[in-house]
Amino acid sequence: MEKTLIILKPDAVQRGLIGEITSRFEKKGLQIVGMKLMTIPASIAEQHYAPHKGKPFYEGLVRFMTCSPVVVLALAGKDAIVIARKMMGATFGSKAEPGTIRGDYGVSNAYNLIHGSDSPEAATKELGLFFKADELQTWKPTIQEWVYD
Ligand code: YYY
Ligand code: MG
Repeated sequence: MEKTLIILKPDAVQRGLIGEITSRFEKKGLQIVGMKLMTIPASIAEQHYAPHKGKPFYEGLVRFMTCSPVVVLALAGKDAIVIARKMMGATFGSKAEPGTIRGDYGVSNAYNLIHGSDSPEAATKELGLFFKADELQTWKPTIQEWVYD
């Protein structure tokens, strides 16, 4: 099973959307294997968004991501990375399609509710940044046979 790192960003937590967003992933059949509420230290946010260092939005992004608590989720499933990205929708809330998380819950571009790893390499790096090995659970949902053919 592939794993992906999801962050429910400070705006999602501030707006009371933890349950709504997490519920979408549960209903889809992506399995929660790690979950915690945390305030991201600046050094972790900087490493997480290192690929964007130097871009005009980078410093504001790090400030936003560290300004109040987030929920980090590790989700597992077949093609979990691509599936979660599709469920999130396009980067900017103003552009994201209805039916997606960003499309349904927001209009802001910078405050776009959610992060999801965009490749297997990014997922490995990001899961390592936010979760210790013993914070990830390996468990078999009893409904697994009905979720995957
Ligand atoms: O992966 P995703 O979150 O959809 O977008 P990225 O291109 O990786 O950008 C990361 C993050 O930066 C994005 O979620 C919002 C913010 N951002 C911005 O504020 N302004 C931009 N022009 C591009 C991205
Ligand atoms: Mg990205």
